[in-house]
Amino acid sequence: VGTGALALVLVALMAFASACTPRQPESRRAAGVATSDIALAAQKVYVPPGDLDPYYMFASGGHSGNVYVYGVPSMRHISTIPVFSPYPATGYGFDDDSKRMLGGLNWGDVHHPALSETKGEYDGRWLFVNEMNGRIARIDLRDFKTKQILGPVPNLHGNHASSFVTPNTEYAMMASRFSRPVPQRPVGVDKYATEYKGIIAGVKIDPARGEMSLAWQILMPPFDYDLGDAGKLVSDGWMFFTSYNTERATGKLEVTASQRDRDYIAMVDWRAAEKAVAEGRADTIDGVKVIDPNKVAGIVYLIPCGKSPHGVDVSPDGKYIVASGKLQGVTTVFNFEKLQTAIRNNDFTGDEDAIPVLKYESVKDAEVPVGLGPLHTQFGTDGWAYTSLFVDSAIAKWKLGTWEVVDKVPMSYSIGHLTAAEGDTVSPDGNWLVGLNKLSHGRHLSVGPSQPESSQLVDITEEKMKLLYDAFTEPEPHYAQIVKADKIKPIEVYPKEENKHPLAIWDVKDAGVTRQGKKVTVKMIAVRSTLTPTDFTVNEGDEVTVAITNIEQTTDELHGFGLLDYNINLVIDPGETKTVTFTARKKGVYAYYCTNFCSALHQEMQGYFIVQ
Ligand code: CUK
Ligand code: CUA
Repeated sequence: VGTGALALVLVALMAFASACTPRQPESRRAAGVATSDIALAAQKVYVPPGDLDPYYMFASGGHSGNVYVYGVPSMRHISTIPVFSPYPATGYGFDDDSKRMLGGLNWGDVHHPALSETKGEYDGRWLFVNEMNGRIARIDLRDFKTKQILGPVPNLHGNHASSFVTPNTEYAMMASRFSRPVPQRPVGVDKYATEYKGIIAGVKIDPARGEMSLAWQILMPPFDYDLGDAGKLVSDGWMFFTSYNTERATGKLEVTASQRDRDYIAMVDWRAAEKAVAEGRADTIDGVKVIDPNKVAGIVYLIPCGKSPHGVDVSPDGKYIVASGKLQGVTTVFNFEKLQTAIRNNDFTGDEDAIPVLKYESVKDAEVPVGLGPLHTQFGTDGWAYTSLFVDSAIAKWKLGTWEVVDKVPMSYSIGHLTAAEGDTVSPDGNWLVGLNKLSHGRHLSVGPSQPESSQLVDITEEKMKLLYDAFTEPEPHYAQIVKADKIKPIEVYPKEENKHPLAIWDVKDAGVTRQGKKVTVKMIAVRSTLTPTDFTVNEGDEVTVAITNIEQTTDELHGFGLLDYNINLVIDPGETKTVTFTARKKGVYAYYCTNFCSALHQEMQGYFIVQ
């Protein structure tokens, strides 16, 4: 059965590949699409000059390490937030603070942005994003900047099922896609089934400041934990994680990890985990409190689920847990009430490393025949659910409760995630849906072998879904979230009175050089159109710290500090102070200049760094 389903997927994929051979740019408007429909679509997505989109979309940038910000419905890419990779455009990864935050890792693989929530609604305060090197970051939506990177955390390897937050942002989640020996040590893969371990983790979030800290981990069987979601309303207090390779196989996983008909969803009672740690029932491994289900019961249970599930999504009312079996033609819906009853009645069929396995028939509500290769589900109003179908390259619309599949819309091509307006909250808006596709071949002017991925905007206000617009993005989009624009209140300058930087100065007469032995500190002011001091001299081998304060309090008045031949590039926002520390290794004269066009005399904003 396993290889049968796999063959089916491969055949479907091959069929897809031959269907999209390159074409020349020309109108490839589908036959039968009337001009009036196109005009209507254009009107719906068009945001005229001077108007603003009603929604922000925050999209993961995959292994670019960035987050991309869009306006919806215009689908205009309006900003890039660098998180795990240096980004010269904003000087990220060049100044002392952001360099320290990156910790010497110059890339990250971002998958799942999660907006902070209050009572299950996006509250517009922070955006959390995970990345595969065991890290999670917090972006402050007050200034759209990365403020904290936690990790790489010990024990947990390949943080994919992350960063989903609980309904009051008590926790963000982490889980290992790749199991390895815990504690970390060299052990051959022949001992995979017994010596390698998976890890599920809770990242505690400070409710006032958003500061993240690793609270606890749970030692899990060596499955590959894939996606997650937090319970809400009736299921608040639980976290759900899909897993594949419950075969505990190694080697060619595309075959060896697709043997079983069912894999599992792990459900974690996070309040019970919290309590177990508080009561001292956790072990300490590599400095982390780790709960071992062999010693502590009642924290985690396993739900059998259709072969190799990918996404798991909790419905807005919290009653249904929807899991997609990517090698199947159905999406499986579990009923939270039935899950609770089964746990209460010890309705188990066995265990995996002391974790009870629930009985499929007792907890399943429906297998919904959505189509081939279901991956992820989003929600609208009135119990409408939307599931992405990778193999069919389409979105299926179906109803919670009646399980009827009522509509499908094709995607170009091979949709991964999809995201609905306010889609992960307890009250989705039910108007916009964006398909985040893995390919786009033939949908845009050709740009060579590295084709952009496509995002497609779908109108879901009516009975039939309507594809309205193709937008493109940098590789590699995974998940995105769409939030009402009026929930986010960004500042445009850093108020002077908030700047507590010890090296900040506000008057040009305080600018200049001070020396302590071989340490040199340069306090610099950036304001239209001079960098003061306009020159400074140090000795070869000195450790130089340049601290630049942009004393502007005017919107958009950014200044840059590019120091040639020294790989130094800062951008300082109005009211901000940034520092860069380096060794004056090369003798000679080097120019520095403002990199951000700031006034008619921007080109005059320059100076000299002399190393003698
Ligand atoms: S994953 Cu990419 S399509 Cu990393 Cu959320 Cu499903
Ligand atoms: Cu300051 Cu250009």
